[in-house]
Amino acid sequence: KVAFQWDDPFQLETQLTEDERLIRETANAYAQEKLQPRVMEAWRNEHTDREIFNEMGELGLLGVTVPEEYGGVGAGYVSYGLVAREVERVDSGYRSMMSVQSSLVMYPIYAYGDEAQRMKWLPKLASGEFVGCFGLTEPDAGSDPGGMKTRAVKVDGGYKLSGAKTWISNSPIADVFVVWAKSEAHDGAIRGFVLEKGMKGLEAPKIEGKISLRASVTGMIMMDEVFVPEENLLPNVSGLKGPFGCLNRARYGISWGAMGAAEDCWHRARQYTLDRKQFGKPLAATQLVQKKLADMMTEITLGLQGSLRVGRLFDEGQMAPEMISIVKRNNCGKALEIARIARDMHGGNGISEEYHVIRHMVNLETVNTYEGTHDVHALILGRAQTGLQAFF
Ligand code: TGC
Ligand code: FAD
Repeated sequence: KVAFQWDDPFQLETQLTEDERLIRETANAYAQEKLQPRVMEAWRNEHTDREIFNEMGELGLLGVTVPEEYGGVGAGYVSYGLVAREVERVDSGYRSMMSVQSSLVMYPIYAYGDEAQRMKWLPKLASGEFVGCFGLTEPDAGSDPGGMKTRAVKVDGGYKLSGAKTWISNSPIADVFVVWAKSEAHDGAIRGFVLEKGMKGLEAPKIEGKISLRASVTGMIMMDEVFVPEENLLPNVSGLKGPFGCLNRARYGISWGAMGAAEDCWHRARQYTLDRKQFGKPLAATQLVQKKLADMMTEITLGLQGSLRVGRLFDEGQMAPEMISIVKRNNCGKALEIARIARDMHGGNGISEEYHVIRHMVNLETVNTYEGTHDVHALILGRAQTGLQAFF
């Protein structure tokens, strides 16, 4: 009889290559040794440690899929997903910092930029010397980014950008801002621009008072006729498929990351109910608790297997964006449900920061919302199978 491994029921580990295992182990050791000890303080004080970018950069955890000549690792999407899972096992905010830098800033510069742009920004983003952010969402354009108001007006030698982006991860500490705007010189098409800290008319105020993702700083990007030179326009993409190409990668990473947070909740709930006795026996000896643990194990095992499959297809060049909607939507929704149940299983202790599950729970509220809400991904999948548009 084959021995059943409760914490890896479908033997995910054996489905990885040697290199993927190595990257996973590196990310796991870093996350557990360096991130876990500081997360409680960071979350309590709403403090984002800038140093984390340098630490991740040193270990090759930024721009995992970007080729080595630009400072990346040149690894595949399964490796990238494994890093997201290990980092989010500690905190969704830390994974957010990593995935914005990798998928939403380095990827568009690599995929849509010219050689000079790649050489100028990618190595410094890969090392963590630069922090990047991605500005798509606006106060009046969230799920419907096509409704953005930010405009680029052609002027001598470049463009002037005006508008406001909101809910932007990393923006208050960013050096490099990938901003999407409607460009009058390109028939109103959405184009990507790289803005740099210190440009006149550019501000990135912090959004205060978040009850979720408190270890990751979020802000706005305010642009008042910011002059952006021609060489900072990303030349190789036009239209919404530009930002969506980046979102595909970040959403895919989130599908793994959310499972990492869910695994942490599951493992903590299992241990807590094994240790905690009520009515003369461990809580884990009760049928209701075992059913909850069985549900967690099942959803996480299936969710990870789904993300692995999409990752393999990604690496083979066979990824369709709808596949990512399935795993982003399902894994985030299930992770949130698992975190809520794990919180309940901890009883009163479950609301204390010391037990971590409530932090995961409120973080996952964001993860379920950003990068396309749970319902927006349902509409993408509804449209994919009916051919009928139900957004409006
Ligand atoms: P639609 O007509 O569907 O498409 C417009 C053009 O885009 C192309 N396209 C895609 N291309 C690549 N990948 C995808 N996933 C694509 N989806 C669409 C499409 O082919 C078309 O191209 P073309 O050449 O024909 O023009 O556009 P729509 O306006 O109807 O879209 C509707 C909808 C709901 C699907 C879309 O707007 C959407 O996904 N909304 C959600 C917005 C969102 O996800 N925002 C995320 C902001 S960034 C963020 O949250 C970062 S958090 C990061 C962190 O901290 O971890
Ligand atoms: P809305 O679009 O106003 O949606 C509100 C509700 O209406 C949701 O429940 C939604 O599902 C529902 N809804 C919307 N349209 C429909 C419809 N057609 N049918 C039925 N229901 C619908 N954005 C960036 O560009 N860069 C970032 O780095 C970034 N980081 C973020 C970090 C945090 C902490 C948060 C909270 C958000 C971040 N975002 C970022 C923004 C995020 O992508 C948006 O919040 C998200 O896309 C939803 O947009 P919205 O908040 O405007 O909600």
